[in-house]
Amino acid sequence: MKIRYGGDDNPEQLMTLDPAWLPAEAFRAIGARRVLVCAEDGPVVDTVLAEVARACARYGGQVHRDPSFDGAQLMLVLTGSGSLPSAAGDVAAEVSSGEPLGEEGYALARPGGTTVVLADGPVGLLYGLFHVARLGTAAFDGWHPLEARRPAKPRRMLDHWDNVDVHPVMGQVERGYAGGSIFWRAGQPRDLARVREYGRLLAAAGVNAISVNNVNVHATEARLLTDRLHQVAAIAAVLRPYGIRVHLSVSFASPMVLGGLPTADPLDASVRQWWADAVSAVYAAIPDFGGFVVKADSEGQPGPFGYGRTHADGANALAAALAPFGGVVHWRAFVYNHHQDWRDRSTDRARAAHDHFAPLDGQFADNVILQVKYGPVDFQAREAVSPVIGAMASTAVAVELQVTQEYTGQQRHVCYLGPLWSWVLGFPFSRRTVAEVAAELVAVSNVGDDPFWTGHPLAQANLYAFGRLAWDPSLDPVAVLDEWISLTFAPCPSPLRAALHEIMDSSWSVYESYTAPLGVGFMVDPGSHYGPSVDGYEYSRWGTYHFADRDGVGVDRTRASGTGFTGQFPPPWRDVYESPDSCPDELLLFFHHVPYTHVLRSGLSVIQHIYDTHFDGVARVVQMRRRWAEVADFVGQARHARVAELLDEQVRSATEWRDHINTYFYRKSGIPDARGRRIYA
Ligand code: GCV
Repeated sequence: MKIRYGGDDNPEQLMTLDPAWLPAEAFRAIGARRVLVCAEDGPVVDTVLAEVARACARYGGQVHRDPSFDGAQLMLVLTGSGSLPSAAGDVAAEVSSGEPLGEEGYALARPGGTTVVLADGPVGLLYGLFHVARLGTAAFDGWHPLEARRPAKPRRMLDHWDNVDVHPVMGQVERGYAGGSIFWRAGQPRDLARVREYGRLLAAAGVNAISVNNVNVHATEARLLTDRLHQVAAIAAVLRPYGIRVHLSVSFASPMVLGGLPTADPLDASVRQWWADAVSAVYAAIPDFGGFVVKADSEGQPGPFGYGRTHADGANALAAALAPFGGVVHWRAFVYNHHQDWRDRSTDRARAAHDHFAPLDGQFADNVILQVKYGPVDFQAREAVSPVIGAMASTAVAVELQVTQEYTGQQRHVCYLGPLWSWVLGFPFSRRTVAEVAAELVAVSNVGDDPFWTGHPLAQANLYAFGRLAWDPSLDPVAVLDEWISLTFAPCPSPLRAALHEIMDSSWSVYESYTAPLGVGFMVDPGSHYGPSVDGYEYSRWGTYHFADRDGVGVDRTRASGTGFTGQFPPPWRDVYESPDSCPDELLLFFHHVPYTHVLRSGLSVIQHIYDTHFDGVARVVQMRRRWAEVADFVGQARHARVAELLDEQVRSATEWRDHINTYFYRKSGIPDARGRRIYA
């Protein structure tokens, strides 16, 4: 199926940009009131004022700026901006007895007939405004005790894998499923109006940093650091009023490819000077520049190994250049030998990041953040949590999630990832969860120039959920989805809300049920990563990636007889995962090679589980499609049609998955379905 994305690439289908989770209607409760804004003007305060003014113009409210105005129904007050209106003064007194709000926090209270939002910094005020929009009329009902909210993580960042030039294989956006880049088109910067709208959406979800270009840095993209820097500065200028700082992916070989030096050795004095000079020029153009993202020694990208240096040497060289300006390096731990994958058991890809990085703990500079994918392999629908996250006690770690649905249906399948991320964030290493261990959360963006932003209109929920969970990892992902529904479909009639929950709440587990079973992973087409190709991935002299043979399936990663990967986990996980008896069933084939007759906790054999989940998964997708058809009257025509078209594709693809997987395992095992269903397509 070929989706027509609209936008510049498809002028016949040019459509208005979808407002996603901030349609005008979401501001009705604010816009219908007398709103007092007490804050000195500045880029972010101007954003607050513009939002309020736009809402009031639409819904009949009024904006006031004079602090002595005493008829306000909503006050948005920045502390330190002169004498406070009395209702705000009382709230400020109560706030000051607790933990400081910080630059991004805000307090909300409704002591009497006025809702008061108080912040110590402009960005906090903006976040407070968006919080009132989320609450809607509830923000103006009755009495509200003080609630103070601060982000759990100081940086909540999205990485774009956007190319400046169209890459011959990966296109404009690597692993992008929503059309082209919102920043570049065929080598040229695009009009930034859409980027401004993007900033608004991100701020409303709580995201405060983005990296604008692909971590695979090709020749043109490398030049964003030098002669194309003005393009990055222009993006930064548009995002600054939303409290968002811009970062850049850079090539480790920049001193050679851009500077003409004979080496990029991180310990070479001329290389270090080159980085220092380049960074100074960046800060001259973008004073609040965030820093660099680096993919090194991975999938063809250059890195310190080429000079016999460690990744700490490499990261620290760039960090030294950024430190005087307060910049940081996000150094990715996605390092594995992709040429050797599985040629030797010691090259188990799951082991690689820990093997490389755990010995370096404590050697990274303070402004290096080690960016670790949540799983040890590569964003599969199900894999163990990466043991690297729990192994770096003396290193700042950013946990990397993937909002772009590379292995989870590519924004053609409904797959709400909030529950997956929530599981990852709540995973306990010793006594601390991943959310507590992580210094930051980062995710790969799923946005492109598609009018619906994300290709699949329902995939917007993943972007929103990332921001909200990065702000507060303890949020219930279904409640976050409900927020997104309320904002996006405002006002959302209850039959539509019920249908969306039915379709989306468990869509991740539905996706998992008809694709690779029990955590085994990588049964996708090896190039596109879409659709089944059971034996397609990584032949080795032991067979295929999943080691399926006539007797059993799964990857033996035990210490006793396999790759030893279980040994990278601290207790109790190293032992929990070591034995098939204690290993959770959903990860059984990630850690163990077992016979098809192995009995799961459900009482089903592995082979019967495979048959049952694949039949059930397709049935559930068919039901999703039926539910969506039932709510056509409650959804705009274009949005309804796009989702309907994609659900047709999801039914087709899920059926293909079911037939490939079931047929494959029936042929391998020779064991028929106990329920007598027809296995062959
Ligand atoms: C940007 C996977 C993807 C690559 C991606 C890489 C990464 O391997 O398939 O397209 O490259 O992850 O995270 O760097």
